[in-house]
Amino acid sequence: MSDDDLDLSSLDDAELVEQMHDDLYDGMAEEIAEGTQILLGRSWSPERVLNVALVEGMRVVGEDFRDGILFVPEVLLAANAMKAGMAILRPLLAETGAEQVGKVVIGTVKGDIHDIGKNLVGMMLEGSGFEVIDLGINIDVDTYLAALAEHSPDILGMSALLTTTMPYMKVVIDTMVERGIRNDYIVLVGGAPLNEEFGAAVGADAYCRDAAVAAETAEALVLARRLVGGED
Ligand code: B1M
Repeated sequence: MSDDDLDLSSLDDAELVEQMHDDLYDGMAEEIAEGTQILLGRSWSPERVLNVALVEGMRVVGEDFRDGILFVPEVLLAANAMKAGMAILRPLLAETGAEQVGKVVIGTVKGDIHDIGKNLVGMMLEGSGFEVIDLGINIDVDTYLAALAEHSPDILGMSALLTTTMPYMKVVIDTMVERGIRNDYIVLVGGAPLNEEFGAAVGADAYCRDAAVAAETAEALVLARRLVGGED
């Protein structure tokens, strides 16, 4: 049977998830959107759909990209398919009714155009009650600083997926120090090649392994800062 003939709703959960991993790999955005809707219709939580069907499928794409089996055009299509699923999940993840906890400015650093992870982090933060100002990709220090001045967030979040772009986080933080504004903000960093040691070395308040950790860390640090500041 060709993919065109396949009725996704006739598959059981495990088969559907496996098919979605294949569809993600093949960059089939419409099928990913349909699969996402079907799983939600079967009472899967948005978090479960995200992690089991989408993020796990993207992990396989990442491995084959690394091993030279997939190339940029195929990975772009896979990323596009992933985004089709994320677009459906986004309002659901944001819809927790949580009170606004704080404000976050987030962006992927200069030279880097990877945005799937950053977008997920933004979605999780929104779901935890943060207002998120997403600057997008390839963000230089002046753009970050202008956004901090304009929006006065509690948190600056930076994402980098390349070993060649992650050092730019230090450029941003060092510039904040030079301008005397570093301590006005909580700075969180994340991205696949980073680790805790790197986060500490560049002067961030915390490295966040994934989107869920980013949301938890953001909440905890904003709360801690408010308690110290005596706001609550
Ligand atoms: Co790129 N790429 N890519 N790529 N790409 C990687 C990162 C790579 C590891 C692939 C590989 O070789 N295995 C490799 C980097 C190697 C290295 O630096 N050592 C790589 C490369 C080399 C490249 C190019 C240079 C390829 C080329 O042109 N020859 C090029 C660079 C372009 C550029 O940025 N200037 C390139 C291009 C691309 C595409 C455009 C094709 C596409 C991006 C599409 C898009 O994002 N819109 C792409 C993709 C999709 C990937 C992989 C396959 C998947 C990344 C992804 O979306 N993961 C990736 C392989 C991999 O990472 N395994 C790869 C899923 C996402 C949910 O996870 O982004 O890690 P992640 O985000 C997580 C956490 O890291 C964390 O939370 C997220 C959610 O849980 N997190 C944060 C992320 N940001 C955070 C910010 C925070 C907190 C937590 O702030 C508070």
